[in-house]
Amino acid sequence: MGLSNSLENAPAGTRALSSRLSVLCPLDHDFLATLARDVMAGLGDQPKKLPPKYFYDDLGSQLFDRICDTPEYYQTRTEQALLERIAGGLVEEIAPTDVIELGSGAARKTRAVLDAVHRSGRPCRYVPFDVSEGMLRRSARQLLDEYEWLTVSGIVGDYDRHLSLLPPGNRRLLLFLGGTIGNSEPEEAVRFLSRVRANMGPCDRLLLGTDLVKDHAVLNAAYNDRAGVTASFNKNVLSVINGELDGHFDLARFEHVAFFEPECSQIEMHLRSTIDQTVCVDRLEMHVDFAAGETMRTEISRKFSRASVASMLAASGLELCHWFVPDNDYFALSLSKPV
Ligand code: AVJ
Repeated sequence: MGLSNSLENAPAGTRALSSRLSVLCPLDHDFLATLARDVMAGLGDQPKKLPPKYFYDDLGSQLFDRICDTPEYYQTRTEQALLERIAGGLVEEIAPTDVIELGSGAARKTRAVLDAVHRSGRPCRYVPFDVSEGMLRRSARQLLDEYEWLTVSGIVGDYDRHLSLLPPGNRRLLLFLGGTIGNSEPEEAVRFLSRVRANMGPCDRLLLGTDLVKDHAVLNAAYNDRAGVTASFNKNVLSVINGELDGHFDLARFEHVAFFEPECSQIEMHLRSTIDQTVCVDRLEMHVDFAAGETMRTEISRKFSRASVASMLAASGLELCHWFVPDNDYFALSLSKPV
């Protein structure tokens, strides 16, 4: 595990900034092995599927960031506005020593919380936790520029495996925003939240973002933006496999498919093979057959209600203490504490 406190190479004048940033990279070690195992299992499965976490290489993280700016993808801006409204109250109530953000990405929403921390006048550390090192470093540097009182301790990791590396404390505000919890199947989400819970002290709090069930046309449009950014994001997982595992996926021979599935209350994203084809993935020594029209599921994004969030939290040893929603009930932020 490398602790790179990037003081060397820092041009004169940026030292102060560099000394406020440290980044742990436990992911370097086993990223490839885990990717290989997951891709092997997923492509060997029937129906085929791929885990959504591999969307987020550097390009994928940037594509997701662009999705957030499409007119159809309401989630980010809805959550942002909500967070701006409630951040002051949260920071007053919790007085956090650390703001820990799981899946920090471009850290767009973090500013709402950090602005509130700034107004409170108390020192606080920001701990971004993300799978994309490039995105984490860029956003950390930007935040350090903007908030001169801030220190950042980043972790480039996988929250299935590296949660134990979070700095200890007992007035920490954990953020898991964006509705990312919806990417996990119900049992998987509870296992994950239980692990988060196991890392929490009695005064720590979790702020969880969840997308809510709504008009299906609104949901479907959000995952089928007209500019095609979501389609590029979806196909990027094939580029990741090509790059990391010497795969031979031709992106032009797959199309983006996304729809709301009311039974499981989830958006499903798939890639559909447009022709009969066999794709080799050299480093897995694998040949994968696709029939014309065959789909491979690349993501689920579950949509919740207050009741389903409360029961997911309860099953994870967490108690819902505040439920925050905007006027249109599009998205929820819930604050919970260990039971
Ligand atoms: C970042 C996981 C919340 O599920 O809506 C956006 C990812 N996928 N468009 C989501 C995503 C397609 C997004 N999360």
